[in-house]
Amino acid sequence: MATKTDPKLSIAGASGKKSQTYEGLTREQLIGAYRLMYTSRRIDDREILLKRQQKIFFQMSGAGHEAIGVAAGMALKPGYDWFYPYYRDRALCLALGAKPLEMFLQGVGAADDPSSGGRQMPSHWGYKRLNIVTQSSPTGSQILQAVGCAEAGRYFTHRPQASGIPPFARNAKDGPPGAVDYRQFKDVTFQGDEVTYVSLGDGTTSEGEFWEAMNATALNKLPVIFCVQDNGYAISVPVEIQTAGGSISRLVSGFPNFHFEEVDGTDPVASSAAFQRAVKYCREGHGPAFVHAHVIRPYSHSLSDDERLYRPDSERERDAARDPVSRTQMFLLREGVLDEKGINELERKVEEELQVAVDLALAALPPAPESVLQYVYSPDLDPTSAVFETQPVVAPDSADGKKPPAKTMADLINVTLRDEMKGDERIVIFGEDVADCSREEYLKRKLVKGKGGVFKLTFGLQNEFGADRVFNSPLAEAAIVGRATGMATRGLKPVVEIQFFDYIWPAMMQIRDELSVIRWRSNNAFSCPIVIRVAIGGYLTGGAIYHSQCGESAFTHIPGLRVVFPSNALDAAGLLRTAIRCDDPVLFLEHKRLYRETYGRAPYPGPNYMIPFGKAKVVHPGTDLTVITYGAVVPRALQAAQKLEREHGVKIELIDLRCLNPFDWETIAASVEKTNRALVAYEDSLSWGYGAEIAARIADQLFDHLDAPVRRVAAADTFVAYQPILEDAILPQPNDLFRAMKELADY
Ligand SMILES: Cc1ncc(C[n+]2csc(CCOP(=O)(O)OP(=O)(O)O)c2C)c(N)n1
Ligand SMILES: [Mg+2]
Repeated sequence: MATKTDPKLSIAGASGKKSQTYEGLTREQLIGAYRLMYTSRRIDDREILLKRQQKIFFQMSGAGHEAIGVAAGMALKPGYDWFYPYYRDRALCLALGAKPLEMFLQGVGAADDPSSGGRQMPSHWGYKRLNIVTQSSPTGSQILQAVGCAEAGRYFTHRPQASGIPPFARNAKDGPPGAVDYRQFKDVTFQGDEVTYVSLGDGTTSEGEFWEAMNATALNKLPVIFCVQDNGYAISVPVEIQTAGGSISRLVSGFPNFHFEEVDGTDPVASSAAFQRAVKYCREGHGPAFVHAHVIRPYSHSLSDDERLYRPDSERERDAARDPVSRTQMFLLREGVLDEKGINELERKVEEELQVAVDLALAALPPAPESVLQYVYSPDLDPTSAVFETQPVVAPDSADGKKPPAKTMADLINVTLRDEMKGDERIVIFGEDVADCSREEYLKRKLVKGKGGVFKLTFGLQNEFGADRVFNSPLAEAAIVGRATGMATRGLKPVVEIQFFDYIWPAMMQIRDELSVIRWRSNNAFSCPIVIRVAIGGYLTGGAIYHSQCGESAFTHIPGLRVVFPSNALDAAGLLRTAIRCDDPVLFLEHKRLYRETYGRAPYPGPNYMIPFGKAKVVHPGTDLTVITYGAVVPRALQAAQKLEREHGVKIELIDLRCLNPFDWETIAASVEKTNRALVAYEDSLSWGYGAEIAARIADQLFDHLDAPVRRVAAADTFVAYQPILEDAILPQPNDLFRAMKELADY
């Protein structure tokens, strides 16, 4: 379905009869719309002045985009619908109920800035009470989250009981082990017919994430309105260089299930009509809508840009003739909705209100420098605490004296997911190939057994919990993490899978710039504690470059993200449960080589077994040398340590970190103070790797205790090759570990 309004048409409506409505807008609404548009423009003007006076530090204007923003704001409901706006959406935010003072508070970077507490630039909206979700700067990274947000609304509507908080004592963060999880700190609201709004510029439609989002939305017929505000430029790049054929409407017209609108976004009446139609289509559950609004950009890209360098006066004057603020003012006069006096009075009141707001903002206090680390992680639930420390409960030996069976890491991860899904209906699992079978009738008719992941870690979960809780996603890693982030912002607990670590990189923008930073940048207004399970690592004989690499230090370097890397079945079960129940985003790295290894098998530890984050395990006690490692190097280092003890009587203290961020400094320090020697061993390539941080910390803080240099054993600074001879040469082997241990012990 497509409705088009010729962008060249003048503002709709005709004679000025008092009772007349304009595409459903009353005269009072038109006056209200003008008031919002004028306020928005004048906030931009005030900010520009404040920036020139060096009282604020950045400025992005919404100038030229006011009419479409107000139209959207009037068609949607604050605190009911959900909003992922972009930086030009000042008028939308005002229409939804954001206050000019709140905007100026962000400009000055005040502690009381409700969007970020002084952490983000102005025009990075986030108003929790209005369901305006914290925004960032990367163009387009909000779009996939809007998709996940809409999915969460649908999920809770179908499973309302999932929104409840389990009957633990509220805020029982110091309660007994296992008595608390993230749900206590995550209130859920949903409406059934809610709509999610997301906006972006014309240039941003070139981002891959936009297309991933369009596809996921169309596939699932989600109630999302994509509002492309096309001002013809992305900084200096014009639309014909950006968009093949010059029209995004034409390019997206093939997406099924969408309602399409193309409108003059400088005309509040036509924009309002377009938005009302789009909202109706979405609210009635027909699917998503796409509103392509042609707007102008009269104030250059930002205050750092001078568009006269790439746009001639003639072009800028053509745009100016369509300025939505002056056009709407003329329209109100022409239609007799307001006379000159009425306009003057309205504008004077706005100026007065803005003056009060500016004065208050300039007097507002900045945030305290000591607060910089606040809200990097959840202030409510500490995954290193004793709340997450429980003991395994293993079944007794059977009557004939048989021990309970030893399970692989793969088995225990699968059973932990199953146990947690049983106890928490907010958990959803998705990713590539994770479902048993997308064509459910095959399962129902028992024609197939089901797949459940390329490593079968999610096998049986769709069968048991349903296809709305365990499902395959399109092959799009940014979409997996971005959608999960949007879902978790609403209170779901997505436990998603990235099939191979080597393919995590398309999701890096979502992980680094969104997932990990949402709590901090919103000053704790929003959070998204998801779990990303990732199959990682080599020693596969044939895995080659793209199925074998490590690279964990790229993620431990990211504040806000917990990174876990277990080496055995029991630790995997205990740490995965902590990851799922905790209130922070977790990257859960599962070594492929360890999935079904004989090393580290364990009996099922029961449905409540947890290990706190940041607690290492001493795998082999010793007095002569501390070896700090994790993952698949643990069994290799153990082999080397045992040989060294056997052959040379050297006693190695082997520490398995298990959790890389946070990591257990106390255990490392206590051990090195005892042995006076340290070796850090890891599977990733040597330089700039995880061991560099550990070695530096030891050198810095334990220098007086050292009798030898701190050494590292790691992979060669290259890639993991296919030919097993090469792979062996590249990855650290028991012999390499043995040699390094011996050398250091002898030093
Ligand atoms: C991923 C990313 N790349 C580059 C930038 C720098 N940048 C900020 S805005 C912008 C242009 C955006 O143009 P458009 O989407 O048309 O929105 P407009 O500013 O015109 O409203 C660019 C390149 C960014 N913020 N994010
Ligand atoms: Mg643009």
